[in-house]
Amino acid sequence: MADNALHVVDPEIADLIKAEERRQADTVKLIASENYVSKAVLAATGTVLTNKYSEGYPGKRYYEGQQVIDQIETLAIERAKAVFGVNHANVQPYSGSPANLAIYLAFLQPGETVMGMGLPFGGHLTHGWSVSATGKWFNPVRYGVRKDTGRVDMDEVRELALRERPKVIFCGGTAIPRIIDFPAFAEIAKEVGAVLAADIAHIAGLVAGGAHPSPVGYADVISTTTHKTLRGPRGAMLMATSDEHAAAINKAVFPGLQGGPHNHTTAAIAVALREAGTEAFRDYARQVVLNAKALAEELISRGFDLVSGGTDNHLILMDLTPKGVGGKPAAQALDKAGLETNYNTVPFDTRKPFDPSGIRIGTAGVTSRGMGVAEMRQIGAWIDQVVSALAKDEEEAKHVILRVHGEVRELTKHFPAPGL
Ligand code: DSN
Repeated sequence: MADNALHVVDPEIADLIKAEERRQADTVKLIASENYVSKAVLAATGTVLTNKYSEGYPGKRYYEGQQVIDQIETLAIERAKAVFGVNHANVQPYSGSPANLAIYLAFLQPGETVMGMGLPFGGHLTHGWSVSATGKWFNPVRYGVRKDTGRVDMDEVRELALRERPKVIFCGGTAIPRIIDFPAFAEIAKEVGAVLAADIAHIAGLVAGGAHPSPVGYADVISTTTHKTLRGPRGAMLMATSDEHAAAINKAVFPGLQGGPHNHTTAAIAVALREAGTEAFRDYARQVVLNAKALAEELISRGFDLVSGGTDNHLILMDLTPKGVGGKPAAQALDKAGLETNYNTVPFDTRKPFDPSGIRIGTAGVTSRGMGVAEMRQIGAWIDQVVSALAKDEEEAKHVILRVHGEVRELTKHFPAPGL
């Protein structure tokens, strides 16, 4: 019915949405921060809830007519608390960056020191990177990874924290293939009197499904998007254990940074959290990691240089320098072959962010389609074939891309994506 209305009112947009649906069905999504939501999550997103303003929180709103919305937001909050084992959850942040900004507003004054992982090492823009407001309006200090291991050196983090005395320490990021050592970060934060913020946007689904250690009991505040491994709509949440931290966060989100929450998103987050609380989701989270490990093994056996030598989670970061190809042309060639990735800086990258040395891949999407270890081996072989051909000769690469594209389309037919 709704689909029909769209076709009548705006066939141009309706056709483009159909085209995107076909594109998503026919490609192998290897973008580490993306996933496919279920039909139930999609259904909640496209509803009349988008018509309603609800500034405030359940039971304390600035607009009337909240009889239903209060129930929806309360359900989302209760489910977040149950899935992650926290005492408080705020489900209103519009996305990951606004969620992280709320942490600044809650715990820092402009000019004060924040410590986070540098962007080229796997951190996020909002962890104090120079081009972000967080790097301009606060005093950022940054840790990285060791050159020899590709992993965070906790002694270095401790030394930096003792020297710089940050008020907030961020752990987590966007291109970290290894387990985040929450207990070690918590010890350092305690030693220097900092608030520890765990940004688990990438791994939230793994944490919910028991496939990655939880920051609960270690981090003072937990920030996450809801649309990556957690497989919900585009949105975010902030969680805390203590009443004091939760009160500061709530005040920062509204009225500090945002107006009315996006109620259709809140409902879809509630649905995703219901799904994330099931045994099937635990199996999914485990399989995401098994798939990433299998894909990493396949790539290593084919001579690829993986940052940190492998993965513990859903994500693989590869330095293509030894293959003689830049990350950007490789990602573009892979996309033409139906393998969707993103080019990415690697630690100690000598190239520019818009033309870096690496590509980042992840297994959240392909695992949602039911693919397993055998398919990961096949995908690893395709990546190798495309990248190796590209390194050799552009003409040969065109033929390889065409062949792989055909094979990818054949494979995707057997693994329908949820929601499509
Ligand atoms: N853009 C997200 C990612 O791709 O990891 C982070 O904000």
